[in-house]
Amino acid sequence: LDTSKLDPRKTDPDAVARQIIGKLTYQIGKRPDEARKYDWLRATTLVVRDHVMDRWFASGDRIAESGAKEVCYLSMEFLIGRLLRDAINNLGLSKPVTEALARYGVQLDMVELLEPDAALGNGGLGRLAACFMESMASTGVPGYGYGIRYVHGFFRQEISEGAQVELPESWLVHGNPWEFERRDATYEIGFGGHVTTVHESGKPARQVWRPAERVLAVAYDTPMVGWRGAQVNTLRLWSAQAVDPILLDAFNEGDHIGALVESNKAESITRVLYPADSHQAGQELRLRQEYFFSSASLQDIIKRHIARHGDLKTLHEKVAIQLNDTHPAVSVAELMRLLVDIHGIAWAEAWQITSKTFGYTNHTLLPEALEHWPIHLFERLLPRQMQIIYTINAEIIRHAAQEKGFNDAQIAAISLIDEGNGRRVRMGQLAFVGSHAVNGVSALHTELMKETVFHNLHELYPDRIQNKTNGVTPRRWLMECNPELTGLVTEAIGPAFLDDIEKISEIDPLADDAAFVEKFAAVKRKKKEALAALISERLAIQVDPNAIFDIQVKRIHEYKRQLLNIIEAVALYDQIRSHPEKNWAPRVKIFAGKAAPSYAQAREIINLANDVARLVNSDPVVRDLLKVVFIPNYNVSAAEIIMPAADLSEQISTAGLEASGTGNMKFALNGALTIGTLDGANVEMKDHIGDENIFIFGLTAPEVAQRRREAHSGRSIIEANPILREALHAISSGLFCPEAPSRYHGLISNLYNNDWWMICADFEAYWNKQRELDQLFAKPREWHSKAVHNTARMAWFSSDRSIREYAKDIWQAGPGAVA
Ligand code: DL6
Repeated sequence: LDTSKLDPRKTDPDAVARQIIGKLTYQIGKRPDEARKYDWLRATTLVVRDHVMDRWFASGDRIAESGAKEVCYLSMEFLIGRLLRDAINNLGLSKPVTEALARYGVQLDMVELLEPDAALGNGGLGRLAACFMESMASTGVPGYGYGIRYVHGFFRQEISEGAQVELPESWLVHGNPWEFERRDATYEIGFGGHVTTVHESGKPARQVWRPAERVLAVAYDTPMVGWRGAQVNTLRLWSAQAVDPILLDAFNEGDHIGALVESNKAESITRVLYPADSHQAGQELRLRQEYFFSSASLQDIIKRHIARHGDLKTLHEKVAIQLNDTHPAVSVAELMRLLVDIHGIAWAEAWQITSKTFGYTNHTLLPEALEHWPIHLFERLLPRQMQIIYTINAEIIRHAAQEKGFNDAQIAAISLIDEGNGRRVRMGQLAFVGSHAVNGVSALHTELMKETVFHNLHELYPDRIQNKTNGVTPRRWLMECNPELTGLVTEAIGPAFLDDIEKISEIDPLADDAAFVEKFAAVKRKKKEALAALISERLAIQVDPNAIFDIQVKRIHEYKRQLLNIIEAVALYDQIRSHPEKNWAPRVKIFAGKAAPSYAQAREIINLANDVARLVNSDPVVRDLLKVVFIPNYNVSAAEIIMPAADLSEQISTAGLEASGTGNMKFALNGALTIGTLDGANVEMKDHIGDENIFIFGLTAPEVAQRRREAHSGRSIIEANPILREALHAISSGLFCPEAPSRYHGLISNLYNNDWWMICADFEAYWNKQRELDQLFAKPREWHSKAVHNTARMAWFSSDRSIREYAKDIWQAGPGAVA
């Protein structure tokens, strides 16, 4: 091999082939004829990574030279999925890499499939962070993502006898060619100990925290490649290590296990992602994780800021820090500690800097998800930060009482300390008061934030809350997952929409063009065939691509109402059997999603979906008219196959409870019609897509709130609706689980007695809307014409638009911002 020809900047297939063989030979130690698929994956990844490097350096240099403001996105979760296809696509290397590998009989598609899915997140919030990282790079916003390098990401789900089983996920076992360990970015993180007041002559008294325990945070960097490689940002993830990897004294005394205790304790901080998205985990380890990554990130931000700009007092002019939910909210107290205790800035000035630097995004109003920590735990682990929180609280309360005339009840509501609940630190309140901007993630959610959880804080700071509706990156969620549709759109309107997704609206008039609609339908058909093949291969269930692919994929939660969908499937099953003569539209109901391991009702819902699937799929009476499928282990890569294959997207949460949703956007962008409630971003989707192209049903958020106040129960509704009654009876009678006939008694009796999630209340409207959709499906031309409108009108839901709004309204960063 002539190594002089390994220039990583050359992108013709010959050069790329030489580069890949170079990696195989010199880094992996294999000849092409000995290489296994994993070797090809590694060699290809290393080559693509080489193509990133110069751009990465150049992006860093540009930011440094221009003195541009940088956005630091702090998130416990980055659900980034696979990176190879994303990088190849964004660098425009698809053709040369495909051709180069083909010379050795290797298919790029097959190799890409071997890349582990980086599942460093639970669901919506983590995937949004990943879309935002890509969009920041694509829109030219200098961005740093900060998070945790979990050794075990989100668990792998298997279904055994209908039930969810959790298995550890080990994405790092084959190494991770994307990351670079940066030992020069290592920081000490303290826990516990005590605080002393130090008096030095001629100086104000200082608080000095002497932690009892220290661990190291070591940085690992991954490049985040923007569209056309124009900018490459950095995702910096922290790994915990012990200061003393082995206690030699203990080892020498023969205590070989004790010698490793410290190192085990330290490493446990970044070992596992907590698998709960919607209730607070509550354990000490979780608070350790939150503080660990917050402190490491802030120390790094400060160090880099001082290196670039010299003066810490300009931090807020040069850095915007976004808190992705309350998980990094302790950062407010930690930044104050670093500014005041370590860098000697006066309290009042430090508070100005802190609150001008932070922004906070809220992602849920569910009370069980709002984080609050017992004071005794907080104080034991973070004594200085607790003092700081008390001081901040005292100032806020004084301001509210003296300047705004707040009464006791209002003060209790805004206090950072919840006095009525065993004394707890409220992280939402802390994030709110420590930020200059607080945002919700859809218009409805933002309004509800003002009316509910942050009602009193909103009164105190009426200009602080603003809306930033979520978005998804069109690179991953259209171009990469649906090259066929991308090709069709390009053929119709040219490639300009690839650089400016707004231009995809130019296909809108083609919804009336029979030839285009037919081609659009053919793409959908192909994607359905691919999903049908996956279902056949993984579950040995045969589904017919002629049927409606009716899909609900997301975390399993009562408010997301998979149960409503399953009950409808059971009702349909009943009705098809009772009225085989009717003209039923064939349907495949597809579910996927994981339940938090400790969430019993969510696990039951998974079990029910699988039990129903087992009976329905083996009943010759319903034949191909109804199939029910639960696809195990839903993750980003599975979503990339599922989203383009949907005819119908289920977005049926109880109104007022889904903050935004982003799956709804991915489906619609790929031409699925939505059946949904007026919840989260569905409301804005309806405005963009048009009432006639989206299928809205059910109670509105104020109606749900009203019913809840009236202590609504499902009983009378069930009694009045024979279709619902029969379906519920079938489930509770054990029809679907003869081996454990009482399995679903609890689930169903809840509906009679309470119906908190409005399943009974919304059933009839949902059923009727589904039948309307049955009829529409019988007119394929009309259906697909609406599907074209969906794709054409979803551009606003690009995360590029979201990021531009954050950049302009919250961060004052990115192109157009004054340096
Ligand atoms: O904002 C991203 C995403 C929303 O689209 C979902 O509606 C919302 O449920 C989700 N929230 C979370 C976890 N919430 N907390 N904490 O993933 O955020």
